[in-house]
Amino acid sequence: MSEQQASPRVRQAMQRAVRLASRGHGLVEPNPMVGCVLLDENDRMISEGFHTRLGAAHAEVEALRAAGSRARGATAVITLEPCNHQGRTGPCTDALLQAGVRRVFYAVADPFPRAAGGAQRLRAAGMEVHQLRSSAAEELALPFLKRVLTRLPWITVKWAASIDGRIALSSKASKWISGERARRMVHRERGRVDAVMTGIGTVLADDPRLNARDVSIRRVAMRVVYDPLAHTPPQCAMLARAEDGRVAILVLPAALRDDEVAARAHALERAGATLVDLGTEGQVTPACAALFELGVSTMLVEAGGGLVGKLFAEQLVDEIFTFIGPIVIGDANAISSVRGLRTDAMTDAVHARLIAVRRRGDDALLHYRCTSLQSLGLQ
Ligand code: AOF
Ligand code: ZN
Repeated sequence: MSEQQASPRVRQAMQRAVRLASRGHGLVEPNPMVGCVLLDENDRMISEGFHTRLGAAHAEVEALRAAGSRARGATAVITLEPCNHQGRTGPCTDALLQAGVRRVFYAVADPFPRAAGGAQRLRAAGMEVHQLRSSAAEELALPFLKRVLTRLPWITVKWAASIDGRIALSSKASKWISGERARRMVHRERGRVDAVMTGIGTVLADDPRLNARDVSIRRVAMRVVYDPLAHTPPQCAMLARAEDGRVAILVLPAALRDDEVAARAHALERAGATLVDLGTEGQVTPACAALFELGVSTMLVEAGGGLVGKLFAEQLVDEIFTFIGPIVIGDANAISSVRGLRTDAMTDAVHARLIAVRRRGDDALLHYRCTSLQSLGLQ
């Protein structure tokens, strides 16, 4: 019944609210990115607002503030159901009622137990409330929904491949498959996530710093190394610069019973690293759960095919950014972006959906997502 009530202007306002909300990327997490547009009785825009950073006013409050007394009788178009709780800020349900807002359209129901129930509360108070589904708003909310429902970070895997899908020559040489603009985009992303993860192979081969360089930094990412047997050199570039962010080493708990492994692990701790346990079989999921509890809400993975394959096998990959550089390698021994999956039938393959295709210099950027409302059990 409710979707018919939304005029084209209301639908446009929802698109606008999504675009506004996305400005909060890297600033609001673990909170959701949220946008709000207020419309008058003719569905013309009065004001807009979005959640600008963690702990700051919610989107609804920003839009109400900008509208002042014009909010009376207005329609609020919001990407997420208004919160119904006293958290870092007061309940948006109260703010909307006090301002005299007449109607609310929200796109995504809030599953966060403490904040949920806003729509019901507003209806009980006599307001007209509609859910107006929007695929853009659902994509916007997915990282937040995943975190609330699974208590795991939102995981983005990135790789640069040749046209024929290889990330390096058989000699492992990979400089450079993607161009300068694509590499810059990766640094921008590093400055917006809570963690950047790689594998021990990459650490030993490249000694990377894994920090964000020459871009504006919205948050300083922890550097995470999948390193079951603690082979990371304590004098590596990552541990040499504490100001670049914390370093976590994911180790196999059983391996620490070996004196040599334990000695290497302790040397890493003395060099400033935090040790985090993998599962007993080396699974990454328990380590991701532990990282989430340490405050990691988003993680970018820049690793070889082995670790990436492991993450796929454990269904940990939410999103893929792949850059396709304009070269063909054409050698069966050249290195693939993902290894180790068993795909006997097409149905065993990982199925992703294409979100965006962009051009960055001579590279194509393909953005895919694996996680959906459906995979989270929300529809
Ligand atoms: C936001 N921004 O614009 C809306 C949110 O800790 P708090 O008080 O900021 O509350 C966070 C919760 O409020 C969040 O998990 C979500 O359930 C709800 N709505 N949050 O950060 C917003 N509208
Ligand atoms: Zn709120």
